[in-house]
Amino acid sequence: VAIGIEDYEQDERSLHGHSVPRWYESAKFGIFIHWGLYSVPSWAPVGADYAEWYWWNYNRKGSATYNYHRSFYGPDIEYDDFIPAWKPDRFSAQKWLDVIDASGAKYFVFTTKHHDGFALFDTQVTDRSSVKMNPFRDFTRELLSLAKDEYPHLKRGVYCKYQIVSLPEWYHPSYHDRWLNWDGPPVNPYTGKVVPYHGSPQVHDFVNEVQVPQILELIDHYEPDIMWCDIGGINNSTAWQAYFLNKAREQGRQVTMNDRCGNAVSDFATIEYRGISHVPSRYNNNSGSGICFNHQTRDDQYASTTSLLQELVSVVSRGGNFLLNIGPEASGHIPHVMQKTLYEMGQWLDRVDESIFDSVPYWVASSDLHEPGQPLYFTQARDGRAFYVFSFNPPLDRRVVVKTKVPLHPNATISLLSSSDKKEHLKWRMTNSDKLIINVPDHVMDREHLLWV
Ligand code: FUL
Repeated sequence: VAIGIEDYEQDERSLHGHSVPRWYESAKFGIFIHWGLYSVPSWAPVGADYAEWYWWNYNRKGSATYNYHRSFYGPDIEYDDFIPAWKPDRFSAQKWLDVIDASGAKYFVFTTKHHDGFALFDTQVTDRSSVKMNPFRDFTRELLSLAKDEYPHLKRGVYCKYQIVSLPEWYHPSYHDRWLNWDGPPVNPYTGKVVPYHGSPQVHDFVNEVQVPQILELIDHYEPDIMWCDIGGINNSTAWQAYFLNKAREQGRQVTMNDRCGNAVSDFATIEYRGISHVPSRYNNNSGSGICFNHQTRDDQYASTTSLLQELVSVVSRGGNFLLNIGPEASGHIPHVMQKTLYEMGQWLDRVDESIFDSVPYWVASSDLHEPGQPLYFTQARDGRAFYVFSFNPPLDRRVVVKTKVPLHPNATISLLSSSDKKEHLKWRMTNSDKLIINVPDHVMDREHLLWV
């Protein structure tokens, strides 16, 4: 234990004293992985529903997924019939980590247990896990241990469904759902028959008998750096939060947690798809429709590399982190369309590394006021010795116009980071009205750029 630093106590006031670690602030880019039992059907109406909500969606009578499940699988097939059917024979922690590493991301977050309650880690709380039922593998261990041993520069995050108040773990007999008007146990939506439950028996206190012990198992046996809870509500999570922070401190590690852990304590906010807030972290999706793999999605419906880089830049310009989601197929294979995008992002990030990683926001994050049709984004070096201008379009009339706060020092040099010749200095001048005009020569204009930095 560090001398002079007191342990965190089990109250929100003490926990609020924790701040986001420097490594997280500098990381800027992470990969979210949605993979689980729902990857077996991997189906949702494109653009409408999340595919990892398959169970919930087919329990909505008359919904597209309700009809699909009945016609494709038949009314007697239960969600848990996907457990013995799951054959993730292409899962390779090595391959996943290679792809994540190549994308330039500095951390990943893996779905250890989603709303369906099927755990992908070794839990003593329930039998409903990939370790005990099928395919008898501890995917969380495979991924996190390999990352710890062979990819020490990647931080390890666990997503864990944590809460019962609003959207609890669906497949538990004590499940209540005010939207589905459901008051467990699980019932087959077509036949009305009660569905056999393979997990822990009926519990009285779901949070304290299931959720908290599982979170503690993750903390104790898997050493995550990021606790990415999902859909928290009001309940007692301060005890495990204090335990998480204190234990990491004893181990000399800095850990962090998001804002969905069941109370107001968090290091960073997680905004679904759009938006920003204090120490923002936004995630977006490279799985087309549905956050897990949705085999309905055509390749041309995935976000392009350029548009994802634009999102990343716009988040980073505000001091945030961009968490990009991928959804491997049930087999464990990461679809080529996702891999290709991640490699391309990695190549670009490698070139412009200094403008993104460990950057801090500039005095203005973005503006399209400089010249119409030429939106620009900004970051600056932590030491303030450089600032970076990102242009989403090729410069109009071979020039970029930037409104600066103060005139640039006459000895300042400007170069194009995204070009292969970073050393080539570009000509620039200041106007009387504090506008910086940068000339972009023809031979640079002709090259292929994803984004101009
Ligand atoms: C949401 C979940 O309901 C989605 O399925 C997904 O996991 C996303 C990251 O969080 O709240």
